[in-house]
Amino acid sequence: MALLPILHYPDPRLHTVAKPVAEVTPELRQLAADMAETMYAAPGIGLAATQVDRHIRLLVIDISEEKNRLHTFINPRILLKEGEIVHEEGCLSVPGIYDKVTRAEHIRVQATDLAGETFELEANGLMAICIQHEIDHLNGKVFVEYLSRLKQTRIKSKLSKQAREAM
Ligand code: K1U
Ligand code: ZN
Repeated sequence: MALLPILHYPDPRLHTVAKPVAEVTPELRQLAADMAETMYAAPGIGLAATQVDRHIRLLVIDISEEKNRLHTFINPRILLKEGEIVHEEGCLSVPGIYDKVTRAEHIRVQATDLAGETFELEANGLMAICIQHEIDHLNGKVFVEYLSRLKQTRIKSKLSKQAREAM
């Protein structure tokens, strides 16, 4: 297993649209395991392949307190969205920034698992929010893009400054 470096906003690679996974291979299973290890170590409750500079439609999520309910979604597709929920979000690619985002409160998602089987999942609340946040990453969208232009500009300059100082 390996910890993978996470891209930080405003890295332009975060805006890449990920390609569908054609086949579940041992290499894909290894990447999913490395992503889970990276997510737990960060720590975070989700991670999309885009964030580790792999532009394929793969994401991992575990919102449990005990960190023992790992979900892996390959080629996830939202089939249904209902209701609205406003929740404070964070992002491992936008460290130290938290803000409120409005998303669907209830979703039904279809995806493939690591055995290559298609499944459907109904999700509410934080799980629904996290799935939508991670699918946004696969579509090249970072949560700060839901915020005002002014906030985006401030966040970009804060993180660019932090990156320069870390060099
Ligand atoms: O995609 C990511 O960058 C992961 C992100 C997921 C997320 C969080 C909150 C709302 C929507 C999506 C994170 O995990 S940020 C860190 C975080 O929320 C957290 C970290 C430790 C314990 C509990 C939460
Ligand atoms: Zn994120």
